[in-house]
Amino acid sequence: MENLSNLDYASYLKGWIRTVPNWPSEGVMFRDITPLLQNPKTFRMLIDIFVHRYMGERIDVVAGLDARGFIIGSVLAYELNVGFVPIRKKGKLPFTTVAEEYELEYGNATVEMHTDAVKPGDRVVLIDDLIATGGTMMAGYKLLQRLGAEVVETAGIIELPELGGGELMRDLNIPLFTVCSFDGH
Ligand code: HSX
Repeated sequence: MENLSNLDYASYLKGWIRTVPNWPSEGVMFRDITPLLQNPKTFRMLIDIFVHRYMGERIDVVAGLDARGFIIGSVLAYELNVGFVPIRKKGKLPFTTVAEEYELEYGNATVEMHTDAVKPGDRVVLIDDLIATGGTMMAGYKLLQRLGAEVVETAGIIELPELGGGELMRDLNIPLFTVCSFDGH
């Protein structure tokens, strides 16, 4: 049996994230969370980090970003005994939506949310797997704000500091929590 006492949980979980060089394109070091999710022990530890962080707060809703934010966000919502709402890529939601466009390295992307997904004053945790430029997370944040919700914190598993999103968000006073970060290689 593994000895998990005195463990730095964040470093341990980081060790279960696989780096795939040159994917999806040359020069990109892709941080793959599938090993972390696949192992029942690390999946539970990961979820528990978020549950412990928010279980004492008054949270009304967990909002997850398409698509990996759905995996952790829905389990977190279930454990906190609150509802889950998806923030989806353009064109996927059937009801009335609000939309937010943001810039990618090449071109633009849009995320959408149902207009009745949150109520004014709802206290929300917004979650995704990774923060790179921060564009996706900030677009989700803006949608929630436009609907009158209060984003208690934005949360992710990984921050990539080289891409500047975390720093930008902190400069804008957007609360952000991540389990670990990866510098360069
Ligand atoms: C990736 O891009 C992740 O799953 C996130 O949803 C997003 C993070 O990139 P960025 O918007 O912070 O640059 O597909």
